[in-house]
Order: sequence, then structure tokens, then C-alpha cells
Amino acid sequence: MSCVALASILALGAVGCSDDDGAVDLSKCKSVAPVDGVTELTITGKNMAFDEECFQIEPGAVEITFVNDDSGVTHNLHVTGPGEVNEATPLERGVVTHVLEVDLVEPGTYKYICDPHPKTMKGNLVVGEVPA
Ligand SMILES: [Cu+2]
Repeated sequence: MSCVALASILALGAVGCSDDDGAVDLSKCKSVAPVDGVTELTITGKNMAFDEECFQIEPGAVEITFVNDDSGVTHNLHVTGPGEVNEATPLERGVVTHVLEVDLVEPGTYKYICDPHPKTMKGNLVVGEVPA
């Protein structure tokens, strides 16, 4: 069911269509296979948004290259999820690149946000099997 349909049925202005209910729009997910056991992802922050908002990957080691391409704006990349994963790049301003090395070994949906802008800069890392 789409968010629009849900909002219409409930007739509530406050119906959220965030990912907090666990639903992930997998049609927006980019599948990335590991190379030599490591999944390499690149996420760029530009114009107050991430260029990629969903990945589907295999469980295991992940190297996330975060590029802050918003000149003069402070962003970071903060990954949370199963297994108490909680890793963040530093908050950085201007064009910078930072590599985050994380082990996403537990299947599930991990989240990534920019800490100062969690409402507009957010995404999902679907690890392992696609949720039904
Ligand atoms: Cu940000």
C-alpha cells in the first residue's frame, strides 16, 4: 500500500511515511556484490541529500566511502542497525572523503543518516535476504 493510500484511508494529516515502520521501498535499492569479501559503497552528500538512499548487500565487511560534496555545509554518515552497529564518520564541512569500515554480519535493515539532517539525509542498507 502506498503512503498516499494509507494517508487517505486514515484521513490523518500526521501519518508519517518514514522508514521507521521497517518498510523499505526496495525498488529504490541498488544491489552491490562484494569484491574479494568486501562490499564497497560510495555515498555522496550534496544539496542536503544523499545521492543513494538504499542498498542491498551481502552480510559481511563493508567499506563505505562518504563524500561530503556540499561546500560549507557540515555533514556526516552515521550507520546504525542490528548487532549494535553504531559507526559514524566525523562531522565535516566542505568537500571531504571519509571511509567507514563496518562489519554488517547480521542480516537485517541497517540505517544511515547524516546526524545534523536526519530527516532529509537518510537511507537503508538491506543486508541479506530482502524483507517480505
Ligand atoms: Cu547533513
